Amino acid sequence: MPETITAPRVQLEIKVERPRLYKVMLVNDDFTPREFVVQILKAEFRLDEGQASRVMMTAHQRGVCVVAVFTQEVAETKATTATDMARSKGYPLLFTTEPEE
Ligand code: TYC
Repeated sequence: MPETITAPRVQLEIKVERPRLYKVMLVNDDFTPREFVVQILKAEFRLDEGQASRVMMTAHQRGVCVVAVFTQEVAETKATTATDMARSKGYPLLFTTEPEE
């Protein structure tokens, strides 16, 4: 009677990690008009008038403010697009990204 050999059963444990999130930061400067900053925040980040004004004023008073949090690629694309919109109007307005803790 041939003996039956069974392969060892391996239990695979698949771990799915949530992607790391990145903050888009609005940086203050002395030249970009407040109303233009608010316009960009509404257009690129879909903030409403009140949210956009609060974010703009926080950056204005403290130097920097978190606008929103996204996956890395979305954060970088939005920061670049928003910064380029300002550059095309001749303003030094800057958006940066950084990973969340
Ligand atoms: N400080 C600018 C001014 O007084 C307004 C401003 C606010 C610019 C926030 C950039 O991220 C900024 N005209």
